[in-house]
Amino acid sequence: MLLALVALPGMALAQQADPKQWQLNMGKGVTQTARMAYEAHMVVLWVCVVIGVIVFGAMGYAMFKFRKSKGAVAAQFSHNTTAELIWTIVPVIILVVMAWPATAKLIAMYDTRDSEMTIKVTGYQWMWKYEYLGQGVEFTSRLDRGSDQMRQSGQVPTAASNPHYLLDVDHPLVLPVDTKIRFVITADDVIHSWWVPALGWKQDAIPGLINEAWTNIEQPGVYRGQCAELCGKDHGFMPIVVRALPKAEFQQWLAARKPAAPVPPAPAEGSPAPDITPEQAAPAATSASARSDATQAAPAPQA
Ligand SMILES: [Cu+2]
Repeated sequence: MLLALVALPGMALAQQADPKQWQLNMGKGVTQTARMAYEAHMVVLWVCVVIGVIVFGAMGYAMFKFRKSKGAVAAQFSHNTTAELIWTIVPVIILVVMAWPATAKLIAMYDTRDSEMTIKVTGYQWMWKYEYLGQGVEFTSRLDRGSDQMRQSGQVPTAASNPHYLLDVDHPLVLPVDTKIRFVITADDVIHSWWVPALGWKQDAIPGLINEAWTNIEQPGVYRGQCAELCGKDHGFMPIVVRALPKAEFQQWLAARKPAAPVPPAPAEGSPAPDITPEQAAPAATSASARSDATQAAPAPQA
């Protein structure tokens, strides 16, 4: 009950970050990166709106004011240097004005320095593997059983009956809020792409290559995403769920997940070390003794 009360605000925020039906604009997300993308998008949108109004307004006005039925006669000139200079220089200025802040934002988005922890993400056909580097915690995350049974049953799920159909996993990626987290992203078979819209970026997962990204989630909650690179027949069935927890709760979760420190087995009298089977031990022993024979034999004639 207490847990449910604690979880409630987080769930409400999470739903805010989820896309809504008939939502017109992109979401604002829950990271600085997402907000920067949203701001850049809004600036460009309004630049486009102003240009559209001016251009279509001028066209409409000219077509209406100077129509043939009013006796308008077309001018016969073919060049106007002033007009050409204006319609070259003005767009260049607009592009530079848009590119300057966009470039600064892109550079910030790719700056993974001073990260506090690193998550390795590996894409597989068709699931994700998450490794908390240096923590000894790793697990795979795949489509939840409920979605899987529903999709194979032939029934038609509705938003009411299955609100997170194909968007739930068995083991979500648990992350702390207010922490700069670096991601290293790769794949084991084909190209996938790790994408959670609320975080504000997606990054290709390419076999043999390591891509980088980072995030710093500002609000606890559950954020959903999907593989964003067509990766085979079950491409649509490898969703991503990020559960962002307050720092202290995350530390508890991580501690519970960590493997217990291995207890060294006490060797019993006369018995071989229990972690090596006789089959494993035999070839090693023979090659080691062969090697030691050789090294012992070699110096002898020289001495
Ligand atoms: Cu994929």
